[in-house]
Amino acid sequence: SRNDLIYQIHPLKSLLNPFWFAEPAVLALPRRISNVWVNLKFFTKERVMSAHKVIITAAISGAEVTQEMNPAVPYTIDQYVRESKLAREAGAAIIHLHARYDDGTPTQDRERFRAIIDAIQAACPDVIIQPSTGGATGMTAEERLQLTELNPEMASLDCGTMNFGGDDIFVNTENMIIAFAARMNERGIKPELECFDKSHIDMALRLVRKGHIHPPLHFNFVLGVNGGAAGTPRDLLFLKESIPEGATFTATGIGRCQLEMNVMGMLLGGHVRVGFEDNLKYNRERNAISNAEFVERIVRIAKELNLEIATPAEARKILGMPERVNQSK
Ligand code: KMH
Ligand code: ZN
Repeated sequence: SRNDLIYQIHPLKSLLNPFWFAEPAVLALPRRISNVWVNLKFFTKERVMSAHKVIITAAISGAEVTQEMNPAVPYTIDQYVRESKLAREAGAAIIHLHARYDDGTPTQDRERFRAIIDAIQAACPDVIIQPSTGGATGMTAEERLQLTELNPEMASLDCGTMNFGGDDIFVNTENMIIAFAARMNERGIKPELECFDKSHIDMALRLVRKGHIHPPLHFNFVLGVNGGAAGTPRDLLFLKESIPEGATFTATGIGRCQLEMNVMGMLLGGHVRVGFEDNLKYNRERNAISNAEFVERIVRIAKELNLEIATPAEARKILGMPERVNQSK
């Protein structure tokens, strides 16, 4: 009834409802007790969720974007260091990394990754570096796995095959995902479960049940890729509601929907990814001048929402990772 709706707003008020006389008290009691329970849950669990610390990942380089599209996309090691340092100083806890040669060609070469990771770590000793095992479309599994030999503390693990625009296919068969997960388990690398669609979550959970992937689970929903789920609030909510209780998630949106997915992700109790890999433009009018500019915007919005930003040490705790600073060897 209307009265119940009004008094559901506060858990105790539902007991104090002055309209109790309107219906037999004995009949109403079970429902009123259940209202108290529902409202208490709202005031504790949901409130606590919305007061979480937000982990910001900066995906600074990507494999598909170029300096022709935005001159600030990093190619050289100095450029990687500059972008990482500015992003870290602005509040990013994680750097998601695709390697490139100085001419911009994407590569999964172990030694190029080593040089980039070592240089970033020297400049940002506490940051979590999360190299990509996705690489670029067309790369082989062995090529993509090279960087795991550097024992990074975290790496992306893509959870399904999909179209990737035009004739491109991003291949991640079930057996590939199992092999990638096994490599990460062997080396103590925390997988970031990249899901571009609902079926990718189902695949990840299937591999959890079969013992290939181990909790605590951290998902990254990458929405808005041409070939994956759309970057809409409905899709993000659907994906968020499809992961198990206790799992954490990051919200990533491609292009225009980056900011929308980030904000909605924070409202849903999640974390955010920004950066050139996903979006080059600060707004409709102009390119972003650095990855840090996106990070700064998220920090401002989070502050307005009364959310704090996680440091790398806090991010490790939230994600269930050991307390350590990663070092490539
Ligand atoms: N470059 C895309 C084909 C990842 O980093 O793990 C895949 C990708 C996913 O970016
Ligand atoms: Zn990536």
